[in-house]
Amino acid sequence: MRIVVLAGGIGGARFLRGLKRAAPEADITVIGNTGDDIHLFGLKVCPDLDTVMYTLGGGINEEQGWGRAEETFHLKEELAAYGAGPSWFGLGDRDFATHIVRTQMIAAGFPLSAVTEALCDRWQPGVKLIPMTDDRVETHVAVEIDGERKAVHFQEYWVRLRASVPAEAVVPVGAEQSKPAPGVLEAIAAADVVLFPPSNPVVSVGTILAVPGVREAIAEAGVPVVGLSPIVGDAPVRGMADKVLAAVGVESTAAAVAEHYGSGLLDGWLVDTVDAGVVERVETAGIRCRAVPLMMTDLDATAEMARAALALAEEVR
Ligand code: GDP
Ligand code: FO1
Ligand code: CA
Repeated sequence: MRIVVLAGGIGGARFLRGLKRAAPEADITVIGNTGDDIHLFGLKVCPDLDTVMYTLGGGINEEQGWGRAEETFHLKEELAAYGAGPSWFGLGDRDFATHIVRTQMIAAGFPLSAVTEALCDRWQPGVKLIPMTDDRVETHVAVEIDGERKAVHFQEYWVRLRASVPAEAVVPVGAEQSKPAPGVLEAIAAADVVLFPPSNPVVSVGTILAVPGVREAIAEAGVPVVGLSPIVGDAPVRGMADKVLAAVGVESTAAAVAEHYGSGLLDGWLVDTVDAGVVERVETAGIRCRAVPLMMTDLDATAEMARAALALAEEVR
């Protein structure tokens, strides 16, 4: 079975671990969000691609969910001693090596998709990981600080400001002009099922869908598209999905997120058992809906979620 997954960082990566367990024989292609990417110290950092790569490759800091295990921060401290910022972004020594290799390869002319493949040669994530695009796309968030409206990079909004001010708009800068990376449309066209993991619907899945051609390819593939809600009990399990959903006028409920994707895109939607009350509303919107436990507390629970998603895909096929 060929499965395509549109993934952000932690939510996507953890779900993928469960999916690999649930469907060990499947050929899994992950289309990764690159709207979170940021250039720091002259280096290209791809948080969501790296989170998927490290999580599936065994190099992730498990507690944190991002960055490397057994990390040290000497380089960051040395940079700070020179007053070289930003100091608010936690780049560790081991992680820096990934960004150096990536940036060197890009400077040598390799597209991000080829660089990602090369990095995955080391990590062997067990899936084909493709960035959504080789072009530069950067998610910016419009905020008002001290009465002044300005746009900040998504990482600045989340990591520096901790989403402490309302997001007034979320813009994937460059998305409209971007092209899907080689292999993205091909993987979607060849898929037997497309899954939206419990990733952020705006700044992860939404950004991937903003790459021209991706949404159309999914619709044209004519295969089941099934998503899992990142919103449980009217709040994100972690992160700032509530803030960025508000920016696009969507309430933070499992039902509203399903309606936001819409029946033109989604065939099936899984909500957590605490949200069983919204199943009827989602089905009224033309999306088959089931309530199952959706907390990725361990690998077994996550694999069970993946099985439920694949079972729902068979139901709507
Ligand atoms: P990010 O790029 O690291 O923010 O990761 P993603 O975009 O892939 O996923 C973020 C989303 O994952 C957040 O909106 C969380 O609510 C959701 N999430 C994290 N852990 C869980 C979980 O155990 N269950 C569910 N249903 N959602 C989760
Ligand atoms: N998240 C944080 O909350 N603080 C950090 O300092 C931070 C550094 C960082 C470095 C590399 C990387 O790949 C990810 C990093 N993240 C950090 C996580 C990441 O930026 C966010 O969780 C996601 O992009 C949110 O969608
Ligand atoms: Ca992210």
